[in-house]
Amino acid sequence: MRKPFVAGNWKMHGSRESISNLLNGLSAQVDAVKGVDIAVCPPALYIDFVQSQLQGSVISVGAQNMAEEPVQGAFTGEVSVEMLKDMNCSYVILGHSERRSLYGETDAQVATKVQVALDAGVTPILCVGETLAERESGVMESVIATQLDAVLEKSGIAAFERIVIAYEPVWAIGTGVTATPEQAQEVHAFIRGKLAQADAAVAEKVIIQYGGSVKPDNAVELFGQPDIDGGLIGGASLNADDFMAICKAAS
Ligand code: G2H
Repeated sequence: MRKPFVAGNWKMHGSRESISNLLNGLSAQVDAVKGVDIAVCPPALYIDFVQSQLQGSVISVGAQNMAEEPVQGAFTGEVSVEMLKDMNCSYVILGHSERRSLYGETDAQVATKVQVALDAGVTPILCVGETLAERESGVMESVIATQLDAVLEKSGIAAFERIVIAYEPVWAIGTGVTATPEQAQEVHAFIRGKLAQADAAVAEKVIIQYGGSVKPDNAVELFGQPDIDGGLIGGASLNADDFMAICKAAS
């Protein structure tokens, strides 16, 4: 069966002091969580600091984004996948809706980044999801299918053996409005079913996280759905007690 995976997306939050406090809180509680893979994704500037604080911990570290270009070069402000590897990052979040909507990342760019991450051996957490307008106008499934197709066409179905998917309805991100467990399950089943059309065995194994205002009080019901394999947690991952409660809910 699939092992649940919970990752904290800290977004653009934190300082050395607040991160130390948060990691101390996580370290004090993480031994009580069994059977769940756990990662934190700090801002790139703090990845090395977090790694040094988490030495020997079961908690993995990921990045929130990376450059499309696979090698070093004249790309001011960018961080390459090789740099993430050099900092022992296990994961990289790609195609988060904030990257897509605020920074104009296209499906094609996200697909390129996914392949670059795979080539380097860093596991992509591929974010997909629809806006409220897309949901209400009935194109939700085609939007998500198009986001997945960009990666399928570039990397093929076998790549999904090494990709984590995060379904994040844009209307639920940071809004306090969570998809109901039934709404989320419906889309997760759609995603798995779409991948199954290409390869049923790969689809059965792929981890599909839910993201969007996950909190300790809604996590158990969300993670209890058959096709929801953990979560990508934003706001609640900045509080050690809340994040650990969410991790326990996935176990
Ligand atoms: C969705 C999620 C984490 P939040 O972006 O990626 O954030 O839990 O704050 O809605």
